[in-house]
Amino acid sequence: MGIMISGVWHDTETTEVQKDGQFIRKESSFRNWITVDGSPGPTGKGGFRAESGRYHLYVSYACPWAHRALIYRCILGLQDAIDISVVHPVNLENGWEFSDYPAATGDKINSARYLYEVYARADPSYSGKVTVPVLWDLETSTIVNNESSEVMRMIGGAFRSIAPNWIDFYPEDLGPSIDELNEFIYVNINNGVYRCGFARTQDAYDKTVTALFAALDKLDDRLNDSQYLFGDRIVEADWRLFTTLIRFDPVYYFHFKCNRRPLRSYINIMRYTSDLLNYPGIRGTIYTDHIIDHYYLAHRRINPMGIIPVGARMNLDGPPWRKAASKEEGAC
Ligand SMILES: N[C@@H](CCC(=O)N[C@@H](CS)C(=O)NCC(=O)O)C(=O)O
Repeated sequence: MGIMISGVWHDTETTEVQKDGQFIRKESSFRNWITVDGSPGPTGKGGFRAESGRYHLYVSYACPWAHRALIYRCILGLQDAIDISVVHPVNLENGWEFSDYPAATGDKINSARYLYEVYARADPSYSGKVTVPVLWDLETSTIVNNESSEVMRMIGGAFRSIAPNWIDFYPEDLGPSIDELNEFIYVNINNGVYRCGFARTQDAYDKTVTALFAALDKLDDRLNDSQYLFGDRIVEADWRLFTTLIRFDPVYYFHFKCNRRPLRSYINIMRYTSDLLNYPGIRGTIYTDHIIDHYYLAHRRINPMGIIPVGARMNLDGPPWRKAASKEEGAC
């Protein structure tokens, strides 16, 4: 894993660690929005009108942030409107690359070998991380946005008249409450697991892991009398949480030391996770081999020998994950 400096790839570690050993994630760089009429969105510039066939998603099936975008594309029925290129799951000295691996696709748009070439094409003097997901505009040959929370919100909003199965996952009346819960879940859970795994001091780890499990305890209580986070209606916050939950026992529990208890010991969270897993099309977005190989083989600083713990595969083979591996619903 490296970074780009003035348009050139460098195989050096990112500087996302603070003095006290805390991992602080850097902000994403491309922040334009696709809108219904091409007017500017909340950030960035305008000119990106929602159109079928105009945009392309670069994803990794391993990545929980890219998975958010894939879920929206799949359940809103946008497979024909927004095509995808899928990277090899193990990003090493060249970062994400397009090479052979089951279900990886190669770069269908820019014929790049490495994802950093796509960033350089969008901005020849780009400095920063090279991350997935990337939402690419074929018309202007640039990156519209590489921040998953915004990509999912713009897909869910701007494509409403294009998506055959459009559902409103961000209903206006719940907007502020969804935003508030998203923030709590992002800090303590979505990014909390990474902060546990990438902590460089005992103290930083202790604080983060305590907050992570306090947050899971709280959500388990909330889900005791609520099917989803906001009652019986699935909203954006549920999908944002889901992509972390399905990676928890196979990966975060071992690899990121999030092991006060396994997720499967939370009765309500488990029931909730399987309800979301059973949503039509969702199993087809989960590629367990990409997930396992990415975390255990690419994160060499925290797992230098690339050893996959035996329990990781057992967790993916056991219920409710078993059916996920079979992809019986086909590609999505
Ligand atoms: N804030 C970004 C984070 C994306 C991100 O960090 N993706 C990871 C994969 S899970 C990545 O591409 N990492 C490569 C790197 O950091 O060099 C988002 O939500 O889209």
